[in-house]
This record gives sequence, C-alpha cells and structure tokens, in this order.
Amino acid sequence: MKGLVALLLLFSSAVFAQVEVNTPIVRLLPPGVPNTAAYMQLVNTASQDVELVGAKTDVVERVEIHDHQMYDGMMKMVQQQSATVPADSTLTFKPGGLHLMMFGVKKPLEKNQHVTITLLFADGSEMEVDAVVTEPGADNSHQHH
Ligand SMILES: [Cu+2]
Repeated sequence: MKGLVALLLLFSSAVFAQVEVNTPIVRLLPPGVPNTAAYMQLVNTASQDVELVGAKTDVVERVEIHDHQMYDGMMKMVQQQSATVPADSTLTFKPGGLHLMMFGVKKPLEKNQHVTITLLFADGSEMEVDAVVTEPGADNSHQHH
C-alpha cells in the first residue's frame, strides 16, 4: 500500500511538474477593442527549463506570445516563437513587457469574467489557467462594496 502511494506521487509529479501560474489576468478593455492581452507569472520550481510555445482560449481567435522591444527609440511588439522559464526562476508577463497577445475578441469581455487559457509547452503538455478579466495595475486585494 505504501509503495502504491509513493508510486502515485511519483507519477503525478512527473506529469504535473510544470510551472505554477500566479495572478493570471486578461486586460479589461472598452467594448469594441478587438485585441487584448493576458499577463501572469510563470514559476518554475524544477531544475529544468520549461518552454512555453503558445496558448489558446475560446474567447479570442488567436493567441501569440509577444514581447516589447525597442526599435529606433520606439517600443514595438514583437512575436516570439517561445518563452523560456528558466529552472528555479520566475518569468513575468506584464504590461510593457512579455505578454500573451489575444487577437479577435469574440464577445466583449466583462470585468471579473473568468477566462480559461490553455498554455502549450514544448514537450507537448498543456496547462489550463483560470484568468480573471481586470485592469492591469488595479489593486485586486482592495475590494469595493
Ligand atoms: Cu502584443
């Protein structure tokens, strides 16, 4: 019995030893704005790099990994083929930096709506993230009543 439990633990850690996702949000935009972005922190506690190669969600037509880079003094968004979360490190997707670009919002997103985003990793595994639609920078710990 003990052996079985240990085996199950071993099995589950092998399958789920991906990354932890902290504070996933989708940027709240006025209705009619076709594209938005998702931000989150990917925490890799393993001793191996984890490579994010894409994402998908039902609420938009297409998701791309984007980064902001400086060209001739202008900030531009540049599509990335992947984003690496180094071993024992945290990769932060945030406004003005790395983000998951969401193209073609199918239906206006409402504040506090939950959006399921599926993260796709280089090893073929997937991970579902429950992101909340909110304004970046808003203090989520402060509740108005
Ligand atoms: Cu973008």
